[in-house]
Amino acid sequence: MKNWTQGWLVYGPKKVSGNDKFVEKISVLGFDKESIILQNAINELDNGITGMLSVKPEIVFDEQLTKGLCITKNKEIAAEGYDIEEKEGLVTLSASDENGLLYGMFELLRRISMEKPLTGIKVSEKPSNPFRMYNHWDNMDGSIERGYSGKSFFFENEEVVVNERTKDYCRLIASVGINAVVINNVNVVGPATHLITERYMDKVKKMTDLFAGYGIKLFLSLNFAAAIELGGPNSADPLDSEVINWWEQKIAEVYAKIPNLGGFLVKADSEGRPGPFTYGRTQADGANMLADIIKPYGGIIIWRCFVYNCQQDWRDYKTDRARAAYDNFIQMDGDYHDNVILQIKNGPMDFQVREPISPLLGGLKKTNQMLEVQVAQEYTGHQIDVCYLIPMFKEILSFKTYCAEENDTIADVISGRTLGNKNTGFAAVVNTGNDKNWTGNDLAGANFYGFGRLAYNTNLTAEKIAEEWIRQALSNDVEVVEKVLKILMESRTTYEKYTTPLGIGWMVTPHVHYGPSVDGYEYSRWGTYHRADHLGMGVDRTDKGTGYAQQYYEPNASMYNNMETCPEELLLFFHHVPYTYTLKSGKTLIQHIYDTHFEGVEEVETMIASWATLKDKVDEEIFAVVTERFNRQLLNAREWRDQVNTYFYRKSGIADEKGRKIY
Ligand code: GCW
Repeated sequence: MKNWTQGWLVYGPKKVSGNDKFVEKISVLGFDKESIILQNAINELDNGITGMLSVKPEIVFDEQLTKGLCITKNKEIAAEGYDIEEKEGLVTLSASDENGLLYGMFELLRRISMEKPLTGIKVSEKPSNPFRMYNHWDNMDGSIERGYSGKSFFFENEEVVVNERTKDYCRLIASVGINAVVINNVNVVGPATHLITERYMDKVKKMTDLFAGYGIKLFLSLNFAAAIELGGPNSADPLDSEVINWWEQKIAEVYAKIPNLGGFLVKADSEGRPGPFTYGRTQADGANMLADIIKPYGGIIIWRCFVYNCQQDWRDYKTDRARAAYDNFIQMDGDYHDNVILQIKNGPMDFQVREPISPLLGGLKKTNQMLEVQVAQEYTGHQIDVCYLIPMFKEILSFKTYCAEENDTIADVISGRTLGNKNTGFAAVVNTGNDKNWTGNDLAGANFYGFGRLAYNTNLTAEKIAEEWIRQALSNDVEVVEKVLKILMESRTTYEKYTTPLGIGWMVTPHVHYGPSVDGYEYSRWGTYHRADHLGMGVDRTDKGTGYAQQYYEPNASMYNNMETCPEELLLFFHHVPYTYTLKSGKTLIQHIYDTHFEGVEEVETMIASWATLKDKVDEEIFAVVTERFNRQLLNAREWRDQVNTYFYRKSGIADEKGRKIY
């Protein structure tokens, strides 16, 4: 018995809806029979159909059918895309490559699982983004940085683990179109530095090959100072010829063993990690050095832009962490070689529940870019609290940067539409671990599922993605679909209401990042302040403050700079605002804080009541896990409400108009 679930790939009996007649006989035409991806796809189809429709399909090759399902190679279809069409009893799935075939096959299974008829199906899909990537922050001792679902299933006791679960993981992520994965933490320390040495290479190769069978490229996070730690020259200076020679040899060794490795992800000069700055070199010097060496092997260097001063003085009102990514990377726009991708966090700070979009995204006009979001709920409730993140990711993607005349949204930038480049994409720090259900809270499975679907097709709505997940992972029952959909769709707004108001962020328990601590980071070195006093709160990031707002193109720069035009959900991110300031709702700032915090808790209570009615309609174990998490969420929400309200009541001395209990 596996001690893990199948996530949304649950192949139990389904309402047949006439689908059985299409899958009794399946023919594959034009694809290489020996291909592992093809074999994996066929196995999956076979298992899925047998489990869901109680039909054991007959599978043949290169025979044109008149009824049933034909899987055909068609060079006209876009890379990794697929077409599916039903005509007179014949379903044709066409793709030009094996990834496309695999994704199309999963689309068929998804339809069957959702009890949607294949009759009349006509879809044409191609991926919105070239790279669709999961980043794991797994450590080799088995712990996971910011992991909330148990331990790593990639590493245990400083060993690489490749087993049945690794395969199920591949199936899950391939089913939503993920084509690249980084398995180890970006903070590369201790044994992780040795992943590129003999000690681990056999295992890494085994994993790379397993991934390849599902169309997934494996990447590793790299220690920029590996040369020093692995007995090479005592330097990591990217312009030092000894260092360059060392890397040339190292990368040759790695690719001799693992020719299908995707490349490396690098966190340099960030939060104590070494990097080119130590040697007076630029980020481009560092990234290009590695990129040039890896290029002959077809490898990619993904270089993170999370570079900021984490030794700030809270008394200093001029230094602004929000400015850092832009300030550190914008001057070298155009200097990065074409197999370098800059990976940029969605916001200028760090994965808060509400932040503006990083001005570096699209700010760069000549550089490959990858958007990084966090599906792991570091600041959004640790997968104890429900927080469906796809609506937030949709907002990010649709943001208009004004970096070009047209095709200037974030979605355009990361798809390669803006610049006509191909090394671009969408990455997420993922939320999985070895918990039975993969994600701690089963409802967090919607984020694990949803990111992949969204990265593959940016045009899908958050509702559609949620509904797909609910139907496959929980139930097709209408009441379950409706109620869970409502819970998921409202969850981020609710979380935002009971935590930090109007884009100010933080106020979390330091280091842990769960639960309130209004002043937790206020007098710290991390550059994360709310600047509240007895009259008001918020950070002045206008031209009179830190100047951060000026990093955007017009008209965004002016919009944010002006308190009247600044979107209110970001008001405190950009402005220091009096508690008595009247918002568009007619409420004062302080009253808004009180109201949203009371509402947030009430909304959690409503969600819990709604979930409770589904007891007999969802799997018993899932019901119990989610219920238990909801109970903890309620305690958390109350704590946030009471601490935040009390704090600002004591600072401002202004009473709640409605006279509710504040301590
Ligand atoms: O938000 C911070 C996290 C760190 C993380 C870092 C990063 C992996 O608290 O745990 O380190 O971001 O993104 O590099």
